[in-house]
Amino acid sequence: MANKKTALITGATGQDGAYLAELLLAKGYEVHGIKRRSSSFNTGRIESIYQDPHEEGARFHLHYGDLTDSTNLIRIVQQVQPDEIYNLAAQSHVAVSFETPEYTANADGIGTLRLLEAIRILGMEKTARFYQASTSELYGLVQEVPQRETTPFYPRSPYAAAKLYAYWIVVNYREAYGMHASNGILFNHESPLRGETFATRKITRAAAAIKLGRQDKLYLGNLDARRDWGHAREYVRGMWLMLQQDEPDDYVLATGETTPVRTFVEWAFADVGIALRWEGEGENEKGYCAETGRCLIEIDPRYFRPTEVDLLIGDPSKAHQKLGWRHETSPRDLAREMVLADLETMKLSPIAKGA
Ligand code: NDP
Ligand code: GDR
Repeated sequence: MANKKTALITGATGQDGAYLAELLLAKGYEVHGIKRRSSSFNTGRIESIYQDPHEEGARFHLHYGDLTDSTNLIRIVQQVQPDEIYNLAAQSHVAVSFETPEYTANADGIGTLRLLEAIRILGMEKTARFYQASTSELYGLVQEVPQRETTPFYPRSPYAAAKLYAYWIVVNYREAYGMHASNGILFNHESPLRGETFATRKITRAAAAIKLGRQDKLYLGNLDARRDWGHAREYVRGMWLMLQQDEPDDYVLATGETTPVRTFVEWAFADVGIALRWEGEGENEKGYCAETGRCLIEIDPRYFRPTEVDLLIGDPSKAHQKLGWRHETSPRDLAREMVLADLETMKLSPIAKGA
């Protein structure tokens, strides 16, 4: 292929990295991913697209690297000479960022700067296009709904504060050095590949496990927070579209629909045939119980965050108009897809076979 493009993805082993790599490979790209060293395999999500580097014509390559190490970022960017760089790597768990605030700032905030500087040091600021994984967490404490590109930011976690730095350093490098650098301000997006400790996946896995008799109870935190949940596969297409535009810019990707965590719980359990009822109040609160009288979900204060983001609902009109991007999967269908996928996976796992 004569004009084959080369892309570099940081965070290639994550949810979005896996879907994006798949999309770019399908488009004929040469795809390079950065994965960090781990004591156990962390490439489960990209197993289906893995290509043996010894095979002739392999178009998917993995490099060891870390956003906290500028030497290796410079070396990889120099070696790969990417046309497009997608910076998806991050300590992406909001609750964990309260436990590891300095690391989160280093990886999510300064890590973005390191990558931008690598591009500049190598003189590639006019040739390499840059996508930054910015987030609806930037909006934090509600200033305006629905949230759009012009809504003021008010971060509510070390994660969001680190991402705020990353957002602005991307804007600054765009303005200062004429880089084609864009922020995708993505609202929550989920899938069967979602990390197991994020709310949606924790809920869908538990619904499947409880249905199969593998788990007794699920402990959750704040059920009243509302999120705008879309499908990750559709959102990575939006990332790609941003880098195909003549001019760089910042875009919100969202569904425009908001759902309380509580409703997502009810959907997921309904999808495995368990109707839930909230029982008890105050000191006598029991949580969510099934018709059998068995209580399956309890609130555990350890999952509450010191500061919460109560309401997210995005306005994706700019992405509709300028990118022609639209979400397809509703939050309701997303919940069903995730819970059915977890059910299938668990049925096939060794414990199920032996049970
Ligand atoms: P994941 O947590 O699934 O993936 C994060 C990726 O970053 C993983 O590949 C992880 O490696 C890697 N990583 C973590 N720390 C480092 C580091 N120091 N150096 C190199 N790699 C690192 O996140 P998502 O795929 O869901 O999200 C992708 C990006 O988009 C993140 O930046 C996230 O903050 C942001 N975002 C996500 C949204 C969402 O709803 N999913 C919404 C808005 C923004 P490993 O696999 O080894 O853990
Ligand atoms: P979020 O996602 O913080 O929105 O960040 P998460 O799924 O962790 O939380 C969503 C909401 O659910 C509430 N919640 C719980 N959350 C978790 N993880 N575990 C629980 O047990 C639980 N109980 C209730 C939370 O308090 C919160 O209100 C995600 C990440 O992908 C970020 O990287 C990304 O930037 C944003 O989405 C947009």
